[in-house]
Amino acid sequence: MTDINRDRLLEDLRALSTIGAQPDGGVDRLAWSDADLAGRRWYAERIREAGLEPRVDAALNVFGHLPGSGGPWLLTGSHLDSVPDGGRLDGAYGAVAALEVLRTLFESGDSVAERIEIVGFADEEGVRFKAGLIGSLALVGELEVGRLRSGQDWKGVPVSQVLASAGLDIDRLTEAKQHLHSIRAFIELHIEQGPRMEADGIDLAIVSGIVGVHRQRIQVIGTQNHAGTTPFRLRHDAGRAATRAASELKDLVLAADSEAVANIGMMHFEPGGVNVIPGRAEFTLEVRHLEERVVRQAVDAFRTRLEAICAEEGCRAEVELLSWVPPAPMDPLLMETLGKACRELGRTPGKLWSGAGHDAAVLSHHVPAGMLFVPSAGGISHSPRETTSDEHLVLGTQALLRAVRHAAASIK
Ligand code: HGY
Ligand code: MN
Ligand code: MN
Repeated sequence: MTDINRDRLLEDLRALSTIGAQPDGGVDRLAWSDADLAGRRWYAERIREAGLEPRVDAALNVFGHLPGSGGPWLLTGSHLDSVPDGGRLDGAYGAVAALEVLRTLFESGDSVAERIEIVGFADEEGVRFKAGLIGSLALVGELEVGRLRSGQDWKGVPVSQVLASAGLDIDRLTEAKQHLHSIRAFIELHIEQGPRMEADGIDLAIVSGIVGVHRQRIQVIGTQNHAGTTPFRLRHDAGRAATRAASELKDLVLAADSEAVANIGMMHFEPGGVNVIPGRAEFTLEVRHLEERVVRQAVDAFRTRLEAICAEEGCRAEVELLSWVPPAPMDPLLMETLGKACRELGRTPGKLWSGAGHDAAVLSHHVPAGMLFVPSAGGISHSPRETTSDEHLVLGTQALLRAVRHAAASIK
């Protein structure tokens, strides 16, 4: 069997990383930004240059398949957007590797190419709207357009305006679902984004499951006042209440389960004056674990403690659910196929659950889904320092080629 073209793969990854490139070596292709749109155009152009047929759907997902092919397909790919000041591989690697795999099979005249479609998903990260997986949720018909329509992005711009500036009509996002009936299975190649594979000397790992990801926006309302004339005993300090709760998050979450994690990625006070007691504090909370029960337990424990602290501080809390993506077990048959592909390369794969969320979690509730990881150097991700060795990037793509070939052979 023809193998992938390693130089072309690495050159494509280098070329894509120049789009939204940052001086510190990272990339910033924030969803719906000019850089994100440029990344999508680049991907569609590379698909076209390969002699394949690009198709952009109503949610700005970029697909590619053989000219005239109508499916059904095995879908493989990942997302093209990044976090702000992120790495060059998160998402991009899986999308570019999928292109290299389909291009390789198409060029070699392998008939299985007819049954493979690739994808660069839109807005997986969810930084801009605080709820992500927009492209894959639109594909499977689970996108809550009503919540989007009434929402604003992280800078207060109405979502519909952000999407319109990207050329999208928010009322047509649901059209993306029409494509789902053509998809029979999904395989996503991704960097681990964590330290385990490197620590254990694992070159390839099959993902057993993806954590559930619960995201909230929390507002604490107190009384804005003068920071110099108001004695502590008379303060209703929203900033103090919020930071007290935040400081207890780790212990509350670990009490639910030692493997659970949580994050407060953003907190701001209003009005934000150096001499003004904050009347309002806002922060985002994210809780993750493989079991829904543990996520619920951690979220409830934090909420209880937050309410108690607010009562002590003379404040009140308002909690808004931003998103909940349930835990996603991966398909056992695809896990076996991925294992077979790794062994064909002389590697015994590891098996890991994913602490990062992925489009595969969304697809897994509708079609069989599988994921394969390659190591992240130093376990770093969502950072300009995110990197993976060329050897691992090539090895992962070679394994994807074999796994996709095996899985697509049975697509009818
Ligand atoms: O947040 C995540 O886990 C993923 O990288 N979007
Ligand atoms: Mn990702
Ligand atoms: Mn990410």
